[in-house]
Amino acid sequence: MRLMCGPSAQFRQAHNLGGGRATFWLPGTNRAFGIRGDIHASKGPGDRGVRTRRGGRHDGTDSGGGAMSTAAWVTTYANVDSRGGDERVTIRDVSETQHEMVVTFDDGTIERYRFDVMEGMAPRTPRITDIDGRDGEEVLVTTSAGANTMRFRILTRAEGRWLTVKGSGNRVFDLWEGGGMSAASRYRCEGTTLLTVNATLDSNGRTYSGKVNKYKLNGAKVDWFNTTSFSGVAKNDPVLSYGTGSCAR
Ligand SMILES: [Ca+2]
Repeated sequence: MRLMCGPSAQFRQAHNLGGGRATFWLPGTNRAFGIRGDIHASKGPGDRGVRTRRGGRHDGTDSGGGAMSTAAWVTTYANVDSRGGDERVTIRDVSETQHEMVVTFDDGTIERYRFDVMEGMAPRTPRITDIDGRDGEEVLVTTSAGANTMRFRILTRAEGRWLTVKGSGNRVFDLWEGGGMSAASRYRCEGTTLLTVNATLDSNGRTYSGKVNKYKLNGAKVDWFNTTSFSGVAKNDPVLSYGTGSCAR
């Protein structure tokens, strides 16, 4: 994918971007992201490929090998209220450990939701989903991104507020994706059922065994209703497929 940077006057205006900031968009998509500070290197395609010195926070202290690869914000568009046109959904960094989702509606109304993230993580494009099949989307925001595993929080909108989806014991219900070689974590949707898959590599080093949990999303709560086990499945077995698109709006 080719990375474009340039005038993008619409985004610059929309985000009130002044000097010292740059805006990029991804051709053929509705995604854009921005960076702050002075760009001193670019390693090419991809929306995490820009290295920047963060103006204001690390100015002059992170040059050379300490330079951070970071996007200060990412944007996508989605009809989160199922009315009218698409809303602009932006994730921006507030601090090293906190991001904020900013949803801008047609009428200029803005809704915000702040959440804690793994320290130093760059904002990731949110995943727009429809898990419960009802009006309005759920938004998955990334709260950590390790070498091979990502963690997501599910946000749902109710009466103009964004709520964190919780599970049993009123605990935040995270979704995981990845796992590398030794483990496999997935999520997907079958109709209005949310499935999570957690498996570990068997001692033979080739196959995986684990569990599939099934849930229903009711408002801002997921209710578990079923667990099944599997064992000795190959890495390319359908049970271990990502299938995240099945939850997409
Ligand atoms: Ca709308």
